[in-house]
This record gives sequence, structure tokens and C-alpha cells, in this order.
Amino acid sequence: MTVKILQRLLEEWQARKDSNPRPSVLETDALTRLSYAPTAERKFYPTLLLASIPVADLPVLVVGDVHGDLERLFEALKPYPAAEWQTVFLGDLVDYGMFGVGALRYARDRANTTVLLGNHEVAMLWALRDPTRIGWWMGLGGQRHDLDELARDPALQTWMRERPALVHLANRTLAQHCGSDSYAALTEPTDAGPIAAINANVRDLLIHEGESTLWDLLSGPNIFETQPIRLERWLEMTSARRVVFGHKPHGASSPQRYHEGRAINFDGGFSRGHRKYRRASPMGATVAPLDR
Ligand SMILES: [Mn+2]
Repeated sequence: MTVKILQRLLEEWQARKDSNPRPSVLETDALTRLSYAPTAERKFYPTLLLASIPVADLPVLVVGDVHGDLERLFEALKPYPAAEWQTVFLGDLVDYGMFGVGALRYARDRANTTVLLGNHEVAMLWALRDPTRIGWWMGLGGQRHDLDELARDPALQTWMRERPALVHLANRTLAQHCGSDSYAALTEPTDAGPIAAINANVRDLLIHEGESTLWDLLSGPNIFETQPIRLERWLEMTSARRVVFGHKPHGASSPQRYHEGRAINFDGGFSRGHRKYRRASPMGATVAPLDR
């Protein structure tokens, strides 16, 4: 199809979008093709077209530990325009790479996107509040210029402290940073909704100098790989049928599935700044669509 035909398809959508905003398959295809055409040939800003589709109806794109490698993140996200995906970042956007704060701002501002809290965000906030922790945090890969940048941006600090630890996605899929049931320590058996209770307690700890407790909870080993009974109990407790997480590089070429896909690890050692980065770490091991 020529650019002219693609543009006519989008013009037809523009003309009727007030009465019927949902694009047809052809119109969606036209948008996708035009978004990759040279800028001068583009007639419409691409995100306008799909903005009216509810986020929950979009396919889910999962992004594991980015660790400051913004260049690679842009490359990895190219096939997945923000308007067409519900994007979920599993935490640890900062440290190791040079663009931790840049990655946070990018993820915060991307449309249809949820960003979870990782242990490295906790460590950075801890160093921000208590300068005696700066050396420890830099030993974990913390970048001084990123801490200075965060210190100058109170709105970003507030946004970071409001990150959820757990979210439910479509199809009873739970998303969290580390492959562990350690989060359960932040809820009581009497809590009606454990996810809401845990997220509320996480926020409370971040506001009231509880970073050390949170750091311990979010830094544990990947027990879902080795302890299927604990995995089952955690899924039951959170009313989920599977869980996606990051935190521990898995070394495979695509997200690593354990126990028939009931637990899936999306940390593919993505960042070139990470000590576990290998030249073999393909982007698709960290950034990948979630199957239905
Ligand atoms: Mn981590």
C-alpha cells in the first residue's frame, strides 16, 4: 500500500472517530506502517488513533530489569508502539547503566504503562534520604549523577515512592519484581485483599524510613524456580494462575518459564552495564509480549 492509501484510511477514521473511535484491523495496520514511515510523510500523531482502546484490552508487553540501558530499551521497544500495548516494567530501571533516571522518566511518561518497584529503586531512595548509604548504594552499581538528578526532581521522588510492588494483569497474571513470596510478610491473613494491603504497606515503608525492611524483602533469591509448593501457595493467596517477575538474570534467550509457565522470569541480563551482561543476552529475553 502506498502512503497515500494509508493516509486515506486514517482520514476515514478521523472523520468518524467521534461516533465510532475503535479502529478496524486495516486502520490499525495503516497506523503501524505510517509510524515507521519517514516523519515528513506522517499525517497524524500515531498515539491519537488507539488512545480510545481501554488499557485492559491491549496485549501485555513485559519489560524486565532495564538497569539504566536506555539505548537498548529504545531499540527493544521499537516493535511495540506504546499506543498498542499495555507495558509493564518489573522494576530495577536504575543502577549499573548510565541512564537510570532517564529510564525512570521514560517509563513514567510512556502511555498505557505500569512501573513496579524494584530493590534498586529502594536502594536509590534510601541513599537519597540517608547520605551514609551512598557508598553502599554505589557498590551496588548506583550512579552518582543519577542520584544528583533525582535530588533535583521532587516530583520524580514522589512518583517513585508511589510505585506498587504487585499488580494483577489480565488473565489472572500477577506481576512483581523478584521471584519470591517474601512480599507475604507485609500482609495479615485477615486482610481482605492481600495485594492492596501489601502495596499500601510498601508505600508506608518508603515514606517512613523503612527502606531496610523493603530492601530485604525485594532482594531475595528466585524461590519460584526451586520451590513449586511455595509458588502454588503464593498464587493461591494472590488469586493468580501465574506470576511474572525479574530480578535474577536467567541466561536463556527468551523469558525463562518454570513449572509449565506458572512462573516466568523476564530478567534476561539486559543492561550492558550489568556485571552479568553477556554478549549473548538477547533483548527478547527481557522485553517480550505475554502470551494470553
Ligand atoms: Mn533486582
